[in-house]
Amino acid sequence: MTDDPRPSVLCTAPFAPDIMARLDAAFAVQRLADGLPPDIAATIRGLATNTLHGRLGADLMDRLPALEVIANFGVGYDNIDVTAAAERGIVVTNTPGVLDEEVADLALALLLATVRRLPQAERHLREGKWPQGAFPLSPTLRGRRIGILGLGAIGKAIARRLAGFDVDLAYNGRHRQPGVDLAYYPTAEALAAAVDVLVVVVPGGAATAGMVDGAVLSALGPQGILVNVARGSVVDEPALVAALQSGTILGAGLDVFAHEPHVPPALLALDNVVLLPHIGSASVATRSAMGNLMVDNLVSWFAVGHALTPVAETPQPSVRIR
Ligand code: 8YV
Repeated sequence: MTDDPRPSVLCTAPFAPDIMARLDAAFAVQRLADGLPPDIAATIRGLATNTLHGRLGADLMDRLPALEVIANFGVGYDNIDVTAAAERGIVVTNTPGVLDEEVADLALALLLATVRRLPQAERHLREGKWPQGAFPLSPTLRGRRIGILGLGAIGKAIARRLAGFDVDLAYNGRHRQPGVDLAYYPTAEALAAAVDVLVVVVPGGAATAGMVDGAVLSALGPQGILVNVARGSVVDEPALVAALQSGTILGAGLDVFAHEPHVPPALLALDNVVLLPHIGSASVATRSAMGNLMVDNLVSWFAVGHALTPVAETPQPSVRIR
């Protein structure tokens, strides 16, 4: 047991030193890596976690009977069983609004890198091949129609940027959005058939698992480029590998993978892909803003019983009930 009167908060893995310092200053911090004896588990009232720390399900929640709030470092929270949290009256928070522009920047960079084959061109230079011959001509973004799969905050930030690129835009989402002046297609496959670039920005989770499957890739077609900055789970990865190998689509720019940090060797072996290690939000400034919002949520919850950015599935009580 601990005599510390401050709320006990469990970290599922370490965060950056400045974020850990804020957590340590405000809470009695426990680390999952140190093990979780039942007497400590019984004291835990808050949890700080990260998409990349693995799945957080009912089993862990049941080992933490005093748990009130789970603060996620990341806007996506498909790592957390929010149904189990809601059933237990646990509020889950995420980090919306602080990373949209950063991820949109990365999506544009990845799109251009993929179409114009920038990493391949740089390898040509670094490997000393330029004196032997110019780098082969690349495909172009000119004349392309771009489909955004998931027009949320990040999708809209991507659309705003693409408006300056003189390309046609279209989107798919659960519903046509009022006030959005882009062509709407009711399914991922219909969108893919209408465009030759598909940018994936839907949230991960059961509703979108495998949404970009072999049929969607076939619809995208032989000039098609897939860009995924969302979750690896949204794309049927073996079907994508097959489509890239067979020329069913032209290429892919991927920042996310089905089993991170592991990337299928078949993808690594391909020349028509640009592969990044899930760095969409990974600038010093944006990761700091995400970490601070995660801590702010915990601080606010324990100070005034109100989290700043709870997710829709776990609405918080208007008056604190515990
Ligand atoms: C992070 C993300 O890489 O916000 C998200 O949903 O995927 C990224 O910003 C993730 O939170 C793990 O650090």
